[in-house]
Amino acid sequence: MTKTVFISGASSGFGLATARQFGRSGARLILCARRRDRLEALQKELEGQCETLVLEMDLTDADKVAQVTSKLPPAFADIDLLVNNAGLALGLEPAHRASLSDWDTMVDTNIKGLYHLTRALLPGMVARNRGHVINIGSIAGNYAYPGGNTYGATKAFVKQFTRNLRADLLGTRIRVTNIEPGLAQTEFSLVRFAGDVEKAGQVYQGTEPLRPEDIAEAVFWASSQPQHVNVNSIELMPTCQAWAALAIDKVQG
Ligand code: NDP
Ligand code: 8X3
Repeated sequence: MTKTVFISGASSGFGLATARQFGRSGARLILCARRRDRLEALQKELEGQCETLVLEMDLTDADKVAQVTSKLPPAFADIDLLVNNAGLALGLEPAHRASLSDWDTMVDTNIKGLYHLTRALLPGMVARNRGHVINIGSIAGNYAYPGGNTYGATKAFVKQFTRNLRADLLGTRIRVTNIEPGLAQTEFSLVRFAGDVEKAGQVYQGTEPLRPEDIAEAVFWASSQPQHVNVNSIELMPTCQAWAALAIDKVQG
């Protein structure tokens, strides 16, 4: 059976790689993001491989999400897999200096955008008693780091939301998974540092970070398990990344 897969944030990074991966398997794809030109380029690339639908949509707009998802063409309406991938980090300043409007945007996108889409698509999955929601969380939702403040907190939301969805959906055949990547090279740092190419490049300098394809592979694997298996979470880091010791301030202590 051809799987219908809805991928948010398909214009770049993990979402783009995930679309390519599912495209190779012949799935029917809904490609969603704000940059229509990027989505159309991807649609063109996937021509002849799989059916695609481009949805230009800002997920922070709850009404638009509800409206657009309620009018999906019949061939794309029965979604088997929702990949809640769209998200962003803005800034790396400590909390007392961080931009309040950046915090709002991260909450609006990573938390609200994710639940707008989930709330819109879940009733159909429940009615069909079939489906899988794969959220893209982050190691930033598991471990604290300086400057991670609100970004990490939005990903902690994603982690707990994933678990609570599982609790709500017990008794259905719907599966829910949280993928928690570490350092990965995409446009993530370029967005975080407001287009500063040099600063973004420094994040990856001297490292071998995860690639978008690594995350796509994890999403694909989780979704390819037999129906009775629910992969609750997958945490991935590049081999060059690990935990540091807890910080101690010996000056003021
Ligand atoms: P990218 O910046 O490359 O991709 C982010 C995607 O999100 C883009 O397609 C962007 O599309 C989309 N997006 C952002 N805001 C909105 C919005 N309001 N409405 C719709 N789409 C939106 O970064 P990544 O691929 O790295 O990030 C994907 C996910 O992975 C994010 O949730 C991120 O937090 C998470 N993550 C990233 C890690 C990393 O190190 N790269 C590690 C762990 C998690 P457009 O701008 O066209 O709308
Ligand atoms: C992205 C991972 O550690 O750069 O979610 O915040 S990190």
